[in-house]
Amino acid sequence: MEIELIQSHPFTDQRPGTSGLRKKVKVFQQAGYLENFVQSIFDTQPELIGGVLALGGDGRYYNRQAIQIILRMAAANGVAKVLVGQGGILSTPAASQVIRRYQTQGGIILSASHNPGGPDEDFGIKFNTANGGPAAEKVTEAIFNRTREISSYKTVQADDVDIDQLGSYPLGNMTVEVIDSISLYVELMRELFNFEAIHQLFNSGLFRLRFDAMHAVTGPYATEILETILGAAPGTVINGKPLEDFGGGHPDPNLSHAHELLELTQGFDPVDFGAASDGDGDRNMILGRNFFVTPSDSLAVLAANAHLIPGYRNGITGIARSMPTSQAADKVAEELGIECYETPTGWKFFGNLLDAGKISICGEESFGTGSDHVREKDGLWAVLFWLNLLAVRQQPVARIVHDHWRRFGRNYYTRHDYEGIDAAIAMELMNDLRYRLADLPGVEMAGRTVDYADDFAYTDPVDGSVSENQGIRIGFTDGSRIVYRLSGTGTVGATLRVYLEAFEPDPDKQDRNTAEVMAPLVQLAGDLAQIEQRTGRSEADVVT
Ligand code: VG1
Ligand code: CO
Repeated sequence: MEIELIQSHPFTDQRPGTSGLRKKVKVFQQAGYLENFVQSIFDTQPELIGGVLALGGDGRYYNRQAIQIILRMAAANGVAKVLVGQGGILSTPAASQVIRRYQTQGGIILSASHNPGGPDEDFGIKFNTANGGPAAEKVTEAIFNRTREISSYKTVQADDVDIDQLGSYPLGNMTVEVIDSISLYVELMRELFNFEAIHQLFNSGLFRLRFDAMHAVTGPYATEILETILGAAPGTVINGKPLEDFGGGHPDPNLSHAHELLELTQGFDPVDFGAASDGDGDRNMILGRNFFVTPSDSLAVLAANAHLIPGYRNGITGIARSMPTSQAADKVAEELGIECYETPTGWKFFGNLLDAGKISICGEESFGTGSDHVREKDGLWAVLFWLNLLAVRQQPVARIVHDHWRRFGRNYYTRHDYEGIDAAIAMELMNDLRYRLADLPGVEMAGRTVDYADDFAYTDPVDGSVSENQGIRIGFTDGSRIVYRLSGTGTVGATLRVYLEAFEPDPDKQDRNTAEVMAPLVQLAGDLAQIEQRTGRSEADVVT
């Protein structure tokens, strides 16, 4: 059955951002809005016709309804089979694994990641290709262009499929198979990590972990692996029950939003290790006793210690980090004699490098770390990697990171986000900075000399595709950097992200307070871009 799309207007702004299309639930609920995007996927991805599709989401509000809509449309478009996570749930890394493991022709992931959920909050949809990773820019562009052309979509009339019971169900000529993604994921983690060593760590009774699932998708995965299989004490996983509105919280694992967990690692009787994941399970935060590991440092530490982990014992082929991520990983790559690639923000840029075997480990400053085991960042994977490392080295988190700094130097790091600012003002701020870039090299500012200043452009070393305007970089001769970028995942106005980094090779100066060390750079970044004059904001909304 063919249904006409009556309004074309709301569809014209559907260009997907950093990771798919993210809008308010109310926008997705408009007649034909979700359908327009989904039909455009089927129209531009012919392999799906007669093929297999993976489907699931982070369980947020509207997940179940969207799944039923997509199933009916898949049946009408001639998809042979859809693999749906039980209850409609697939964490983002698990979805990537399902695509790869069953060699499907692609997958649709329903998530707005770390954005809040609920009837008045955010929803999102993203298409992943057959390698398990987020579609490359040329695919998302094709889908976007198609959303503006089509005037109808295909669907069938059918009852809702019961997605809560495992099994196969017919829907028109299509089969819906409800699968258990948790045991599949457990299997993969078992191949990569030394479960026996981690089990012993918990058995010793001397080591306590808290994992904050933030009422989001990793709850069931984490409870099964950490408590049931690895023997961590019951109650190790907190906020483990997935809720449609994430309990009203902000499922973003960082120092501002995971304060309950932060407190458990501080004070009178702190736990040894704290970790958290986000709405769709692809991010991670790592905490030791009274100690926060920046995601950039985490990437560097994992890379430097990868040979101690069974899945990476033969070494890693290369590392990649997103441009705003600190240069800590570069130092490790240099010492290991391997390449460190600098890519634009967003996991899709790691896909080709992973597929070509050029890198084994990659990460972003935004609490994302992952490897070639899937094509998405993977929150629980990062936590298990750290646990395996702690079990092997028998040292606390802080000790491991301090040792790392002594060896490679410390990259102090902070990110300041100005959220919901006027989109036109944000564009102007970036454009004005762009005009001045050519004049900056050699200029001295606040005791630092500008080494280079550019608008980051990336040429994919595998397919040669070019991505421009990926953020403004100002590098200083002492290794420090200021980076400005506009977010591609926000749903209200614009979000300006300012990323700051300062390098300290001297071990005697590596124990200073990050906010203090970064204050002069924060000031300089604000002055250079006239942030306060333009936005009226005297400070950032979120500092991570
Ligand atoms: C943000 C992060 C980026 C990450 C993206 C998706 O994008 O900065 O590093 O890849 O979210 O993460 P932006 O454009 O808002 O800066 V997730 O966990 O939302 O899939
Ligand atoms: Co996420």
